[in-house]
Amino acid sequence: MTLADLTTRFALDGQLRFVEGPGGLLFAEIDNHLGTASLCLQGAHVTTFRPKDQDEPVIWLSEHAKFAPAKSIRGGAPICWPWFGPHATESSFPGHGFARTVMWEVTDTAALESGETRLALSLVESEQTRAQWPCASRVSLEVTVGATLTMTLSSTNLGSTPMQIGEALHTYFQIGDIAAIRVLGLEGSEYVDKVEGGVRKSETGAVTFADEVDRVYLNTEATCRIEDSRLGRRIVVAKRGSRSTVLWTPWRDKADKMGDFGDDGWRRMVCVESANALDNVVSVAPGQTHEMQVEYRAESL
Ligand code: TA6
Repeated sequence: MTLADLTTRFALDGQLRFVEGPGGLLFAEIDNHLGTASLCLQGAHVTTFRPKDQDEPVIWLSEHAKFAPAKSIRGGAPICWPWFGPHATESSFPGHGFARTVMWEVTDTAALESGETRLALSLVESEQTRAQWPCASRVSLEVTVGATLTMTLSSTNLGSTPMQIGEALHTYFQIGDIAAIRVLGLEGSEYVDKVEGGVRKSETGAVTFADEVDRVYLNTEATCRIEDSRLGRRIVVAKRGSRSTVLWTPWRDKADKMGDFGDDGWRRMVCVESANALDNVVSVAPGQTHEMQVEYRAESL
């Protein structure tokens, strides 16, 4: 759909417009009384979100993010689907699945009575997606922007055999400094430590950061809280339909090698990802829909 078509069919006066952004990519820009957000139609990728009562964004986007067709964007809320991490058997398939680098189409928009704005999208299948994912399926995302950002990722099995999916909303949150935050809510959970080659450990308390962290916490549906003493706020990450939580900071060396974090961009972000990964991949029965929903909000400490 062209920019003109999108505008005619789905723009909402005074709160949702469509623009061509960097790299020629199309974006939905939402600005209502409660919050602002932008979403790239490639990947249905929320790139920014700020509640109006916050001076700083809640979602981090790298100042050095690259915007290009078929490339993933560093920051925002990438959608990992239909697998998380490397593909189980095909090493040539993209890490974290293809959903974040292919086109999605807008299917609906609405100005809600609450003052929030809603946008719904569906992944557009192609020969490439079918080659990597032979299951007959439909995946869609509903995004609601207000003081809270709500995202619901729905996966429907249109085939006749069970469908196994791995998934994550791989969200980068904006923080004052990675060394000055703690993540609460994972106490007592078992996790797979990817920095230490996949060894399993148990979380004992609040998580603090002093080096690279890359962990998949299993069998946890708990709300997480990012306590940020520098910004004087707490980001609340609530979820439903997600049994894994992934924590990630690349720290300096890995960020430098990745090339799209800038000099110290990595200090201003932490990923707290609501996921279904490893032991928690989801089996969706024929004709059924699995939903994973997140809600992000910020409150004062
Ligand atoms: O979720 C954490 C992780 O899987 C890390 O291992 C890390 O490399 C990261 O995601 C970023 O992956 P990307 O493919 O976006 O560079």
